[in-house]
Amino acid sequence: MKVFEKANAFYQVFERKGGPAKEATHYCPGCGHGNIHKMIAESMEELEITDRSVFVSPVGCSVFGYYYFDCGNFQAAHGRAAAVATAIKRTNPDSIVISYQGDGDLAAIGTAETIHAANRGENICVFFVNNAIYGMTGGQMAPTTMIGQRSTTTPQGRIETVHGNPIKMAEMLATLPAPTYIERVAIGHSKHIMKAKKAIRKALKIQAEGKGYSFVEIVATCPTGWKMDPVMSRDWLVDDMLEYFPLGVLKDESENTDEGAWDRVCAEFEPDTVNAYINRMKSPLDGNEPHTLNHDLQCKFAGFGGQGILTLGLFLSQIGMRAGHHVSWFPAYGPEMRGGTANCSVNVSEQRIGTPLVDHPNVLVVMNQPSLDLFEEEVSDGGTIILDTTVVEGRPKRANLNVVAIPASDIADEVGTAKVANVVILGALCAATGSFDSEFAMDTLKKVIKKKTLIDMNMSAFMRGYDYVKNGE
Ligand SMILES: Cc1ncc(C[n+]2csc(CCOP(=O)(O)OP(=O)(O)O)c2C)c(N)n1
Ligand code: SF4
Repeated sequence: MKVFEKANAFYQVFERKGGPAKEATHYCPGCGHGNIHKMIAESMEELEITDRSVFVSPVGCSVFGYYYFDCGNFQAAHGRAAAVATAIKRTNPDSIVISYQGDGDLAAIGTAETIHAANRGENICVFFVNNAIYGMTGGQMAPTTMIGQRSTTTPQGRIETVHGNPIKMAEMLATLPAPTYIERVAIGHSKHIMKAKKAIRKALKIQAEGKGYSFVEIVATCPTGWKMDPVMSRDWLVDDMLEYFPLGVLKDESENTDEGAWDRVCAEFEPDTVNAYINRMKSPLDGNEPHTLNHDLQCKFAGFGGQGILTLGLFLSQIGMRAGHHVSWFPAYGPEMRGGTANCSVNVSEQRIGTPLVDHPNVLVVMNQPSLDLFEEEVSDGGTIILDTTVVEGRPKRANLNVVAIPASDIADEVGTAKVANVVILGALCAATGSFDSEFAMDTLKKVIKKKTLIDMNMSAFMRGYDYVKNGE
């Protein structure tokens, strides 16, 4: 006796956050997603890979994939599923990773991620549900919407000369050398469904064997978005969509690919290799004493492009790195190379850094007035503001800040060139925060400044800034 039951890769009941558990999915009657989920769940069970599968749901009607698949789940930001799947696969090479995406998600907002994951030949499966419309948001035109098809954004039908032609993703990706297997299938009638199931299963098997990237495009129905009943929508899929999106295998290298050929195991973290740069900079000065930081530095450096703001951030990061701390340097470029605004965020910490962004700096350097106006309020209470008084006319208004007012550009001019005002500031920062002593900081600068003829000037600039804070001169 054959027993038909729900695949074990599905939850037996679908519990929903904030709602009662349900037997059925949330999909509309006649929607393709439910059918495709079923084929994936059955294939996972048949291949005995459920326990190590990770389903990456997109943004779109299938966003709730995690309510249905009883495996690892991830929900990616709109269009990013292939990039998220890449990260999961690379960090968990034994997992079977499925990037499940609609046409708005994959072929519009996620075009770049889609193409590049395919081009890298990631060992993942991408299941692309082409229902020719944005279902979830109420039926707007998708990249795959058919010529003449009405949608809420093409009420007169898609027009080639206005909206371009529907994109054939499978054909496009098949031009790339890396993908192993690309096929277009459909779910119009039972023969289609049998072929679609075979393709899905084959893609999963290819991944399990380490044979590389698979892309299965599944032409599917969206009765609600198409404003049709389920039967009409099935007929329109078979009669109209498949004429433009022909079914078949576009690429299959699976027989010519060795098992494990596309396995990518991330190298073990080897600090000595990764930190070869730091090791190169090591000097007798470092000794064996770890450098302790009196407090984490969360810095924002801001000014005009051309003032060396980003370099100032880099120098501090290099000093922090050489001292053996965790560092991040995050530049934000203005649109113009010179004259525009520039800022960067730098973290130096003895702990691992969660984000390179610095929303509330405890050290703010401002080298022009707009930067003071923009960032003063963001400085954390008790934080330090260092301002170049040669350029900045205003003064901080808040009382609970440690203000270091230093004519950095004038001092730099005296040293030789206004260009080293950033290094004057660096000296002032090291002194004001007590984070790094002058000998250690200057020794690092000597190693990282490429033009050796500029080293003396930079050393003088640093010391003038350092002494200005320490001794007021
Ligand atoms: C960054 C971002 N932009 C836009 C949206 C709105 N949005 C949600 S779903 C969707 C389209 C989904 O269409 P598709 O990928 O074709 O999936 P379907 O719903 O048809 O399965 C859009 C544009 C969003 N959630 N996030
Ligand atoms: S709107 Fe379309 S894609 Fe979304 S659940 Fe309904 S039929 Fe399916």
